[in-house]
Amino acid sequence: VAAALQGASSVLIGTHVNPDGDTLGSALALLLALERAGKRAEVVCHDTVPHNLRFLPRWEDVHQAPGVGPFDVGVLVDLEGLSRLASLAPAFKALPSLVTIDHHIPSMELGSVRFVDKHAASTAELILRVLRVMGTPIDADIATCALTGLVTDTGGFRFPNTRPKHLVLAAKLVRAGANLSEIITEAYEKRAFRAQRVLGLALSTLERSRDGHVVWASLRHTDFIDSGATDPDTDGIVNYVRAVDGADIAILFRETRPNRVRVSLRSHGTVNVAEIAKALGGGGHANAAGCSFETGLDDARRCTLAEVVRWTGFSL
Ligand SMILES: [Mn+2]
Repeated sequence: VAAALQGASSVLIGTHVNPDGDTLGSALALLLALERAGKRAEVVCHDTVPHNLRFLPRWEDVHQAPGVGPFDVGVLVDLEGLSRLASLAPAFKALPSLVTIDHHIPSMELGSVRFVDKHAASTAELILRVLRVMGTPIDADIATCALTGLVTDTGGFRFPNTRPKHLVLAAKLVRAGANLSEIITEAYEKRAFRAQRVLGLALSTLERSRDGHVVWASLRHTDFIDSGATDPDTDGIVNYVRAVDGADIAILFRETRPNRVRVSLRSHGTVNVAEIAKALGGGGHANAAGCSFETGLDDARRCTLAEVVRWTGFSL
């Protein structure tokens, strides 16, 4: 991967829809490193940068469409399939070579050159390993971007994917100039007013299975209209659902528009929601996955809960 990047003169960096701190932090760290190596680079994302990540160095330079090419190499960070690029997929398919840096298992279509480590907690860690091979010095801005990826994909070092090596890495990034307290405050404690309102609407719908193992919340399309929220504002709501005592599986259903429902699944411990999401045409990690439906909310919920019962034996 480092050789492919060093051999390029212009690089287009792709991030996933509904971007999180890892995809954007990884992409911006790479952008800064490539520019410092005298290359032209650009970061694109189908969606705009969420409110709580507008502290990342160079976030204003995340564009919704590629600028003037040509680009020699496309780099896909933190996304396991071209579909996760949404409207940007054709631009990347047209590039002469694609590089994938990821901690999800990618689909077969992705990239001639890949650096994939499913044991990494974040893509940001993998970016840092590439930068080390490239000999890029880690300055405060790169450290801030990388630490944001690591912090957000470990839930602020609270998820079980947090290992001693991540705390050691975080210490190195803080020493390089990243401000951990500021990153956590910005990422978790600066929610837009409309995001807090839609959180309240979601939590007012909480339901659970008779055995208490499955807890879910639902947002109707009208909730988005009433609160003024858009789908990125629902980020993190599923973690409040998962916080219910006794919940092994937490689900958030969002009817983002009529007959379009996005589903986030989270689990504790050994319950593997990636299998459930995959059976429903989606994907993800064992403890965090998602899928979507081109149906109404009630059908999507019925279908998902039936699949949960089938995989887990929990009783609704
Ligand atoms: Mn990630």
